[in-house]
Amino acid sequence: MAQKIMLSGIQPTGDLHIGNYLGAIKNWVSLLDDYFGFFFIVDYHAITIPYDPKAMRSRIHAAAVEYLASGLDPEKCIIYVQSEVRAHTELTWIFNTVTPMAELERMTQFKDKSAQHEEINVGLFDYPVLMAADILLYHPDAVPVGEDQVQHLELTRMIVRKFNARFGEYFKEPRTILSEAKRIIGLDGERKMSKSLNNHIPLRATPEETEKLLLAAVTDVNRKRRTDSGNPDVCNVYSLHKFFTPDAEREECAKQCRSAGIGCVDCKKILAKHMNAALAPVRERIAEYSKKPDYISDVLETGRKRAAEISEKTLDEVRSLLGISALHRP
Ligand code: AQP
Repeated sequence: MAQKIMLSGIQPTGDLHIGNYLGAIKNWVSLLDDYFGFFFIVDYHAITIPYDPKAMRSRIHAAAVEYLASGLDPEKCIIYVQSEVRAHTELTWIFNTVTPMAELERMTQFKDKSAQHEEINVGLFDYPVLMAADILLYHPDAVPVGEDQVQHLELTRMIVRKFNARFGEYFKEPRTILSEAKRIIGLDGERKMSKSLNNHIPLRATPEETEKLLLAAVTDVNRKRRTDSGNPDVCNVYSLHKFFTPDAEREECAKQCRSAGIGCVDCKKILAKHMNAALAPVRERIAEYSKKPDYISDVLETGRKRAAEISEKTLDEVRSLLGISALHRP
């Protein structure tokens, strides 16, 4: 039986953070035992919001370093840059013609991002259609993502149904795989941890920076003084403990928090210790891969070639189904 395929990506809009790591990449790495992976750096999506063109190239490179350092093995997956594979934007145009406007208007990420920026461009509105093209070009079985992308994947499946109904059964509906950490809340204790909201802990932060960021994180807002008892069930710092701190120590933190035995600073220092220990190997590999720009370029070029080959074949078949392929002139 042919190996199952999964596909996913992250925008190079800033340093990847522990939300991207726990919610996406860590899951991708564990799924590589069962799936062959297509992982790309989603730069065409990243340009739908204001960005610095001078910084983009190094951000793309940094994202590739972070992918590899997080454990993506180029023997078990391909890694490439979205904009280097032309078929993504071409299939987007075709999908635009089967996607109802009303469906895009419902997208909550579009509404959230529109609220964050003054000028809203068509690219931001069309983002989920580009995402559908990114995915369907490679006929994946599954797409592992965080919770914020679930609605976009529903739209991808809707595009499959619309396309197939009009042009014949061709695409298959990929399933969504959610990680255990499907929505990591940011250090503000309110919103999703995001590169652009400045509420994140970068994967590549030093141990000292990590501790400093955690010390400023919002905890149980009702715990005003060190002597007040706290409620770990409503504390975002405690929810992060669940991904890093051994069970017994974490439960002891909760107990001591409820009885005001420890303060938030103590609790955060314990979390920082375990988070730094867990991320140390990734950070060491980030430092190593950062010294090997030629190797990173080779990995991306190998990925580009393979992705181009597969995606061009899909595009040829799609154009033929649409009746516009030059190869099928009457
Ligand atoms: N906080 C999060 N918790 C769980 N999963 C998350 N993901 C992102 N943030 C969290 C998952 O990471 C993958 C890549 O996301 P992305 O960078 O392409 O887009 P995003 O979701 O918009 O990420 P950011 O950090 O919030 O970026 P900006 O600030 O640029 O918009 C996806 O699988 C996502 O679910």
